Amino acid sequence: MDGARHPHRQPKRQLDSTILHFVSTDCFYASVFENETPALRSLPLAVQQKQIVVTCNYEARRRGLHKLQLIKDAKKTCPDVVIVLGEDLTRFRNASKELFNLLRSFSWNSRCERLGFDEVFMDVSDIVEHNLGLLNAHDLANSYFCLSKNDPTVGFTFDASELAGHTYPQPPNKELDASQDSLSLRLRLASHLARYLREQLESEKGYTCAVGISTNKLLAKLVGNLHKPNDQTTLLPPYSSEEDLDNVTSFMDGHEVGKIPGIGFKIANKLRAHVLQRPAEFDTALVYGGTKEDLLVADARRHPGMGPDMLEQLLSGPGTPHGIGPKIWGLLNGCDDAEVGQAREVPKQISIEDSYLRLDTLGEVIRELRMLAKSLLARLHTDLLDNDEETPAPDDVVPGPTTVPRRWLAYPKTIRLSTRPRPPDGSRNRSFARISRSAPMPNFVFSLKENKDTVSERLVTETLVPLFHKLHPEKSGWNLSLMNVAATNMADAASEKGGVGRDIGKMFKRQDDVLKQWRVEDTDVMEVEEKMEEVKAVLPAIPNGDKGGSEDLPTLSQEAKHSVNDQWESEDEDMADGDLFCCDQCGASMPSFAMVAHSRWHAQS
Ligand code: TTP
Ligand code: MG
Repeated sequence: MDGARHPHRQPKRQLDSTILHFVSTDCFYASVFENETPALRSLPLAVQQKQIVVTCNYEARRRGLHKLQLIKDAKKTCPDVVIVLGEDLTRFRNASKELFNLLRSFSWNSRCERLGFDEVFMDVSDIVEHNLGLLNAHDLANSYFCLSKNDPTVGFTFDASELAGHTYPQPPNKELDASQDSLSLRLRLASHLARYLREQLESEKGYTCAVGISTNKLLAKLVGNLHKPNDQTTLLPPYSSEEDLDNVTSFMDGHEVGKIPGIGFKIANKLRAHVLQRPAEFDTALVYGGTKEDLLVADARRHPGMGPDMLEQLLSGPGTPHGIGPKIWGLLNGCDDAEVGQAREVPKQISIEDSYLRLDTLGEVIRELRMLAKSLLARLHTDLLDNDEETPAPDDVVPGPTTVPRRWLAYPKTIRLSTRPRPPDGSRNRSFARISRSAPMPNFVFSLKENKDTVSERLVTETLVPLFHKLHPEKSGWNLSLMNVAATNMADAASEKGGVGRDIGKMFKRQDDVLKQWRVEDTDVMEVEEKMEEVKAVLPAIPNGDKGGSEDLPTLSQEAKHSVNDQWESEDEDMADGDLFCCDQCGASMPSFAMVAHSRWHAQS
């Protein structure tokens, strides 16, 4: 049975709302190094995190290297490979922001959303719609693409009789692209905008990327993969058809289910087990997410009885969101109603963490907290301070660039410390449960007069160590596999009444008034202060020095050691103040004090 021939089973595709681009930077981390040191471009270059090549440039790929390979294998395959360390993420984060900001500056509706470091979705419906109105159907070859709502002279000339870049499917000849229906024209306009934006990214910032053009995030992301690197692909209409397989269905059909964004590892395995009629026995044998058994979307879609109801039955259970069946059915059919998120000026929260093989003495904890506090403070300065000297606040008098005052764009109201204790029985079982405590972010953190080291030291002694004692009142007996320090509960300074945040001078005059209203009640303040004394007594005995903690086995996250989590677009709300936690192993939520017993239970069962 073919779903395409049974339109009642095919979810309705929204075609008129949005045109989206998905931009994925080529060999992102490697290009950041290449941009810093252009001589690297012609050499095989690999970026190392832990013992793994997280990415490599195309010269290295030509010589047989690939992403997520062990360093020692890479050296064997290509002995003259140049290896650079990519554990400090600062340069990548900064590059990512620059790329994002450039793209965002072209957006009219601010629907511009980062995914990870090197991917950006843009909803350009409004720009495209506007330009559709400007087209002269009798002279498409000499068209003008207007880039500014307010200034019709800002834009570029282009040939609207042709689509820019590649298409899916690849037409046998050019005539096939010449359709004049609204969807075809919109996608064609979007393809020219995409080409223009790619040229901008390359000429202004030195980065190349692959772009996908379609009507929703899912399709745009997937179709952009077809022509990499440094190219673009548009998913051509028809997007629906009563008789034949439409292009969306045939495009989706060729994908392995696990490759569909939104279908995670567990769901893909359940689908494979169900359709292939084999137990999902391979999940323990997986290496870095590679699968042994492939299930094409076409086979899943056509499987007898398959549809939203069957998927709901198959996939629903504890921890899965309501309506999982229709959602996954939609994805298999190329439907995705997720909107492109509105660009945020500041992240929702910033957190820094590190993992350890063994962390079980207060001395080591304090040393680690120092490192985390330093990194956190550096992140707050980079992400939340407006340092842009070219765009001073309107009230400021600017005799020279050095006198432009810096201002906070947002203030995190809360600081949170989380730890992940190992099961107390000393077993090697890994516990994923985190416990946390929060406190108001102290005002001195926002001072720009004090030296950063002094501020971070105060943060450790006056806030973090007392929080640590609240989490682990016992002097010893604990052993942590992770610590995370987060600045959360972000208050936007610009929206603060009276615009105080726009002027750092005024802010400090009114600092107490302003920050008072953000105070988060913490009933244990007394306890925190008592503990401070204890900490101060311990501190002088702890030498400054290299990191004492060791690390867990390599993880393949985008964030390396001292990983920073900038929540720019995540839906996760702060888990701060109620201190209610969700166990990552079974999904149960409970108050923090119950977590240790709960992880012990997991360790034993
Ligand atoms: P990708 O877009 O997967 O890789 P890439 O941009 O390097 O290469 P491609 O041209 O194939 O798109 O990931 C973006 C960056 O994220 C990458 O440069 C390095 C980093 N990264 C990790 O840190 N860990 C990982 O497991 C992967 C896959 C990537
Ligand atoms: Mg990439």
